[in-house]
Amino acid sequence: MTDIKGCQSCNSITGDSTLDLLNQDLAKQVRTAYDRLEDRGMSACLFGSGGTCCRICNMGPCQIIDGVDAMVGVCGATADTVAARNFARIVAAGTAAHTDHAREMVRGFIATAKGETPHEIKDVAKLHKMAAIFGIETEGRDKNEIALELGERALAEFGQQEGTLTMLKRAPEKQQKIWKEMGVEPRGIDREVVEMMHRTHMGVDQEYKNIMKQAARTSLADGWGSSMLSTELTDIMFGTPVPKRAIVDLGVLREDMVNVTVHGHEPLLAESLCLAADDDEIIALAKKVGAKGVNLAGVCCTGNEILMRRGIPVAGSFIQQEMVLATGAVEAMVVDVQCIMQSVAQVVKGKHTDVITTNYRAKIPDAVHIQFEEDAAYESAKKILKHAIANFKKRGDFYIPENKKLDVVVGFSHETINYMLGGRFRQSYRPLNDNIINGRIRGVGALVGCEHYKYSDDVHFKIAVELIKNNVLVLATGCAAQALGRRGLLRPEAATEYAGDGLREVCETVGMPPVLHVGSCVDNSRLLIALTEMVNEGGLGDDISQLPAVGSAPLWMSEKAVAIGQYFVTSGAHVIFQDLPVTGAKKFSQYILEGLKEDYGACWGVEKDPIKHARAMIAAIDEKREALGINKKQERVLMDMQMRRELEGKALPGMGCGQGGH
Ligand code: SF4
Ligand code: MSK
Repeated sequence: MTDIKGCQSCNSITGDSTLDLLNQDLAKQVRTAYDRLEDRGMSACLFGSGGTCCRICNMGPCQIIDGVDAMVGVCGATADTVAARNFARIVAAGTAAHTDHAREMVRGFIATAKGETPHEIKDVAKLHKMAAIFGIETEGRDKNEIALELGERALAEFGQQEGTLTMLKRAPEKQQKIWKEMGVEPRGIDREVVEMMHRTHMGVDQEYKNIMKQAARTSLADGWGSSMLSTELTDIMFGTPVPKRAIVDLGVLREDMVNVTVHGHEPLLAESLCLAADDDEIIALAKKVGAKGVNLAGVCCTGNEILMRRGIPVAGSFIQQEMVLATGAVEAMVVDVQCIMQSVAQVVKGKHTDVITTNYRAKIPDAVHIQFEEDAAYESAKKILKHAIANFKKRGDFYIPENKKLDVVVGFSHETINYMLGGRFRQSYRPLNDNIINGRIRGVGALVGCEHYKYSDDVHFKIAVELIKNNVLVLATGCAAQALGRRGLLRPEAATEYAGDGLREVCETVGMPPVLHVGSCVDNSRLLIALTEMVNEGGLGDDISQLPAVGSAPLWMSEKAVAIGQYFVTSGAHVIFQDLPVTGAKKFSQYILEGLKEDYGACWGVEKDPIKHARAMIAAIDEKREALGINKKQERVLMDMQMRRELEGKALPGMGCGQGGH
């Protein structure tokens, strides 16, 4: 067994609390992904990391060397074909993950509309907005009746075979035109995933550009289809997030309470647990075993979901999931789907903790399974909590780091950004666009996606600081957002500490952090709407590809991140990752890294070094500013109300920040 302090991780493990925990004897006994990475002791396979290992038929596996005639596949497949197929399959798998998550949310939404869950339709304004997009009559109808029709229409989008997805029409008109011309408008969500898998089967699509066309279509079925449906219907059901203070830290575990961590992605389970934790019977049972109650804490993106909507603290992100258990203070880690390492069930061996799987789709050897029944959600949640409570008295040695509990401000839906920047009486993206035009804000950088054990955990922090120092407003989601929270960038004070003059002025005026936590990985669809709002507001071009905005997942791990990256690229936003499995195929990688720009106005980029990564993002923003003719410092013009009325609807160069009605 490796002493974790002796491995490469000691320089890169995240946050003071984790370091504090790692110095404790009980944590030294735990084998983590860092240890396993070190134990494996071998570098990644060059064919795998270059995208040119093919194992889609049993004549292989074939390792292809680009340009070497003798090293094509047994079937004759070239490096470009194989790398494109592999890449497209990653997009399909990521889309499938978001889609299966979204389908469950839509089914839960329908059950809620029928009164079959403990939840209710909370955001009626958003319900009506979505109903309008789907052409559903709202006049004189009960909210549950509207919700039921919306849910059924949404569910039909998954299995739809012809036509186009309804929410594509939310995109800027020019984007829609590009997709139509390219022939990549998704017809139905499931259909695109299935067709992608078919076309990458042995002996089907063998032309890398054509393969990527279907990958683009599949990615749109994710971003503007399943992910967007999931986010919007989840908001309607559980409430659209609004800014709130919360804590992201291992130290949120409580000595005097039954600690239950919720790990995974689908908020139906977590929301039900939140309700059940306040149930009188549950509180009484907890007291009976000597605890004050049940303390729920999030891990990974389920953490983001309940953090955004309820302010429930996050104990840890993806790379901390084993550390959360290493505390010995968790009675149960309740998991559903995605990003749960098989090792968690091993970490708890010999401890009182149970890993509880709750979904028939995701079982783990050595875990306890308690099926979460959606049609008996409250009772299922109580059953899970009762199991956790029974473990409390068995708690042995434990250690909860106490040295640092960092406050964060979270809950920036695209509606909130509208409200914060536009003001109570005139919600609008106008002030954001104006501040971009006048140069106070250089542009928008999205830092999204996962964390990765191979790299130092301060990569997100370094990139974000470089961006905000250069007046780039950062929007963050997923585990990246949690990493930035742990490093203190989700506090309004971070603007004063790190931001450049222009961004600092805007943040201080509005009282917002320079890095806005926008949600879970499925919530990247919020960013698509935010970008669309910026286009629609005017003054920054007429499609997403003209905006000074760029995306990045600098520590991507999951296939979902590639699906997200691809839907941003297909939607016109340049995206940079730390690496992509395309380097073994010259023409294909050139297409991904340059050629896609001709088709969609945006392409992929790769850069490992965090500072160079940030500078590449800034360069992409500056290129757009240059093309828009706004890349020069403009004089600040303070507007009075008369001037503002006259210029209403036009770009307002030099407008002072915070003049949007605060
Ligand atoms: Fe090899 Fe072709 Fe089969 Fe792939 S499809 S494993 S390249 S023979
Ligand atoms: S959980 S997909 S590690 S963001 Fe969404 Fe985190 Fe990436 Fe999983």
